[in-house]
Amino acid sequence: MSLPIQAEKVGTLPYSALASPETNKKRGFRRLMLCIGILIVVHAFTSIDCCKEYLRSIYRKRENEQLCSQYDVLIPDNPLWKTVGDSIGTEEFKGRAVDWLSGAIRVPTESYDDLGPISEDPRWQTFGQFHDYLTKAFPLVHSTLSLTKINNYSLLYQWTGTDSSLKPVLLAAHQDVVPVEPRTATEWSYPPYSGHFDGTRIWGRGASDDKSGLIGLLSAIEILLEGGFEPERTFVLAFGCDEEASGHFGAQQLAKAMLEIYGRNGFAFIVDEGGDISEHYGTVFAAPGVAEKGYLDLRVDVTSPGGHSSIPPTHTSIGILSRLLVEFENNPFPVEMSTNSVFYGTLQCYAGYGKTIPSNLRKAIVRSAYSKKALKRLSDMLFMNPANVALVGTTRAIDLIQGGVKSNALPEQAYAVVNHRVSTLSSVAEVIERDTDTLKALAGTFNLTFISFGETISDAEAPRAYGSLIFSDAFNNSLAPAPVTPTSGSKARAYELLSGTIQATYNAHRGLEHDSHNIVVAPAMPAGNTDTRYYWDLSDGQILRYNHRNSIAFKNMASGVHTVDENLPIDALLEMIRFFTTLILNTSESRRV
Ligand SMILES: *[C@@H]1O[C@H](CO)[C@@H](O)[C@H](O)[C@H]1NC(C)=O
Ligand SMILES: *[C@@H]1O[C@H](CO)[C@@H](O)[C@H](O)[C@H]1NC(C)=O
Ligand SMILES: *[C@@H]1O[C@H](CO)[C@@H](O)[C@H](O)[C@H]1NC(C)=O
Ligand SMILES: CC(=O)N[C@H]1CO[C@H](CO)[C@@H](O)[C@@H]1O
Ligand SMILES: [Zn+2]
Repeated sequence: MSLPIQAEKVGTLPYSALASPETNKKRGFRRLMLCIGILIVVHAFTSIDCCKEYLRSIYRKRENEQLCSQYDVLIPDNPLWKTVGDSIGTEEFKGRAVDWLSGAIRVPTESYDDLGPISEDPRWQTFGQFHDYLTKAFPLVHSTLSLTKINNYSLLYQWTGTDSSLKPVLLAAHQDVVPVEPRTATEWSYPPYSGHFDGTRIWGRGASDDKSGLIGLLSAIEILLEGGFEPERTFVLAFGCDEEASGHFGAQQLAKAMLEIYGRNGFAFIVDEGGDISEHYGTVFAAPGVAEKGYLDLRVDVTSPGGHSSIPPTHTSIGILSRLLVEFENNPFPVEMSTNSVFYGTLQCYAGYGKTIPSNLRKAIVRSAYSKKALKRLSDMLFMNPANVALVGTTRAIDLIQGGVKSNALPEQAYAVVNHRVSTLSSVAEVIERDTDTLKALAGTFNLTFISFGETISDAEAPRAYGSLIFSDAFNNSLAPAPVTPTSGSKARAYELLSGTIQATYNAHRGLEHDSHNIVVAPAMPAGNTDTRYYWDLSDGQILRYNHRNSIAFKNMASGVHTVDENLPIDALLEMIRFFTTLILNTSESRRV
């Protein structure tokens, strides 16, 4: 169909080429006048304020979409969504939800860094009580889903779908909570394991992190089962028992079991705890975590000759170690705003949709996409805040130190542990290399033999050798940065489905028009790690750290996560339950993931 037009176009070429110079001049003049005319009209039009506003709004809208793409609202076709959704709004259901979460808080499933093997350490037994509680609280879940206990205390449920050709989806949460510091127990407004409900909030350790996620998920499934729902797709639930410690007894074992049952990339996608709903620059954003930083606990060991403290050398092991640590603090990792960072994606969404974002910040974000100078200006603005530095760069913090045994003996040995959170744009190897470079010269100055992860960096030979400096992995728990979950393009289908579900949930929970856009979904860089650090092989990079916890509902009161007065507004729990029902219904129906 388009061929004849092309032929015509080609046909006109020889004509203009053959035209005499004089006709060309005349035509040129006419064109010039026409252009000037058009310019005058356009100028008149754009100088009327309302037209200007109109044009700007069209331009702005297009620009916003380019900055931060948003997806359609996804409303489950299943009529159950409405019936179940209506029931979530009732007083009766509110009571059930309170009981479900309070009961879970009352079983203190604390996890400790020094937990011994499950067969030896009696502290694990609390998890058995927690399982008994779940069995009683969610009868339909336990009579319908199959449950396998992995390494005694981690829970692996399978809710088998009717269509085995659909890839299963993994929904994760953790059972354990960080211990309550005994010295602060009296500072709590309500006893930390009371699960007290004051009419608005549920109080206690785990109320937010992460018993709300686990209970929200089981509640959603229980009420879907009550409504007679049978999923087409298989859903798997994995609840670890030591996320707040190492994950060695829980998620790591769950990962092994799931890899055996479901295979590599056996899941369409994975949803675990993570980003929440909060307000930025006058706009409500949902922030699914799409990456996770890496981790390294570097152990720095210094040894030097001992001896009697009455004839001291100029420097002892402790003195040398101190000097080395000062060198670390004086040389932080450089941080640079990269357009490849997840935080940059978040910023683009702020620029696109933040109603009250300062115009200089917005301009810097928009221009930084093509101007190095603007990118630099953006870095300068944002990196004054250490929290922003931590979102992009590798961070280093000296968290442990140990040395010496007696006040009158020279310390033969001293060590420190330096915690690193590795940027998603870097690697553990790069971090080790930089740390090694940072201390290399000083090791020479102090005449130390320097061995970094088994490699001899400098060998101070006798008689010069005074002692040694050794780098190693303190707890053998280093972790590479997680693969970044795609948020645009054809691989972003899980993200798209999550985005649509977030919007549908948000609207339904507030009685807003179903397919209107009231919340902006922005990819986010979470501050910490989750159990998903063991789940990379289980999906093709499709990990979403999000459970729709509405931080705005806390109303200026801290959530108390990992500290005193942990709590959760009941409305936030109800919205999480609504989110999981919507997610399950949409995912069960979907043929796109
Ligand atoms: C853990 O599970 C194994 C296998 O089911 C069982 O033999 C063992 O007694 C359990 N250990 C504890 C401490 O419950
Ligand atoms: C290192 O060895 C050199 C050569 O033996 C010596 O001059 C210097 O004082 C030593 N440095 C320290 C800090 O001990
Ligand atoms: C870490 O692993 C190394 C090498 O496998 C081993 O020598 C060391 O003892 C381990 N350290 C810890 C704390 O487990
Ligand atoms: C109305 C609507 O869009 N419903 C959708 C919910 O999500 C699933 C999965 O993407 C779709 O199949 C439904 O059509
Ligand atoms: Zn958690």
